[in-house]
Amino acid sequence: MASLKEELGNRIPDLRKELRELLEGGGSTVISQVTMSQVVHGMRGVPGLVCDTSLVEPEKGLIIRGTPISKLAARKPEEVFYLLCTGRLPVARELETLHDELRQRSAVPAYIWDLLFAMPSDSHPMTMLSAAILALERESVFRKRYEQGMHKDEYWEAALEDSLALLAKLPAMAAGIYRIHTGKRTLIPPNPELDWAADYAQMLGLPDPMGEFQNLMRLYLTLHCDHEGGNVSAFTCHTVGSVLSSPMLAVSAGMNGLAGPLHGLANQECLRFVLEIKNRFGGVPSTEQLTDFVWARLKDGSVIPGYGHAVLRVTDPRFTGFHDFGDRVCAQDEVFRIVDRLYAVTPAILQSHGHAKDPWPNVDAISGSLLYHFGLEQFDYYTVLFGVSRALGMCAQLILNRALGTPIMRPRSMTTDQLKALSGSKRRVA
Ligand code: CMX
Repeated sequence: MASLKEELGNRIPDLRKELRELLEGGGSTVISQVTMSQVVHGMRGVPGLVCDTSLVEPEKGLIIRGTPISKLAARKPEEVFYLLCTGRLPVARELETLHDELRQRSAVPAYIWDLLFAMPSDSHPMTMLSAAILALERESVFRKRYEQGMHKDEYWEAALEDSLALLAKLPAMAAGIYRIHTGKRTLIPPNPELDWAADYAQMLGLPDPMGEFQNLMRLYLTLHCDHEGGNVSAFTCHTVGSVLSSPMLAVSAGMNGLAGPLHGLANQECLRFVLEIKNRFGGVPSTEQLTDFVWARLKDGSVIPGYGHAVLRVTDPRFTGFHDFGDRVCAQDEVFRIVDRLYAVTPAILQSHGHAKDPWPNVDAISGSLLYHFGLEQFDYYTVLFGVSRALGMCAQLILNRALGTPIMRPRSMTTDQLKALSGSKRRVA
């Protein structure tokens, strides 16, 4: 039985050795060629960093440490955090130890509440979340120890300490943001008897007579926890962390990336889109009505929210995980039925439209409809839930990168003149 710190401490020497040997044996191995198009188009598909916490396979979806996300859907998010960090799930006693460690660190400093209450009530909840995490940097053990001359072999320990402190406080901070943003102005205290996700659910203060909202929150926080290293939020967090900024600074930066409409904010756009359909048709439209509606939107030049992905080329298994939950808990809910009907018509339309490389739904196509069912109707808040979950992956990646001494990120940029000069040459990737 090991605490997360002990387990990491046991594994890190081997991980360092493995990396050293890999570079000694194959450090000069060429692993890819880069085209001008990739340079211009967001480095799409260019392998540029190592991430062992998870992998997104175009045809399979998210794999966490070798296990498909569909097989982890019944796990609690803190169990998955242990898995992300160490490569194995905790046994019951290890999970209990992790719960204790989170509970001990869960008190939110008063100045965080002062900050959040002082922000204008129409501030976006993601701005509030990012600001709260940023302000929490005052507590950073990593920064304090760095200033005292911490040895680089110990960076991961301080990153772990900051990560636990941040993750422990996130549910209360995020729930507080919901309460403040929705004008409730009273906070619900944590319940130390509950697990991480269930406690977050109860601090939001929504009715939950059957405990299904707590179940949804466990599922939500597990399914969104990580999505390899190259997505905007993970990559941003990684880049900021690489200059030895504290985990709070790095995760806050990652949240700002998550807050963009093509990334984490898409779930708010998705629900807006589904409600627009509901209002326009006075309920669930027929297949023909929905087909015309989707085509009209595409002809306007708008995207279909919740469809497409930069990497995936199949229905996102996280979509399927939520769909199974919805089928069980709210199959007759009108909003859920519209999501379901969209799934029946949209992929074929996108295929025939011929632009999107991936015509299938991503996780954002459905998550909001379930939250809405449980009365969480402020959809500008949805990305905060995503952010609380994604903080698990960001922190796990930070801890491992500090353990492995991952250096400062510094890719080169090119000028357009340099590209023009190269395009005149004959070099082409086959
Ligand atoms: N509806 C209509 N057109 C779409 C589309 C969609 N859902 N998804 C992609 N396309 C279009 C793109 O706009 C692009 O058009 P142009 O060639 O005219 O510029 C073309 O298809 C090719 O794009 P792509 O290579 O398939 O997609 P990208 O990798 O560039 O972008 C994504 C991926 C997710 C941003 C895009 O599919 C999209 O905007 N989807 C809708 C928003 C969304 O659901 N975002 C959530 C993403 C999940 C996450 O990362 O959090």
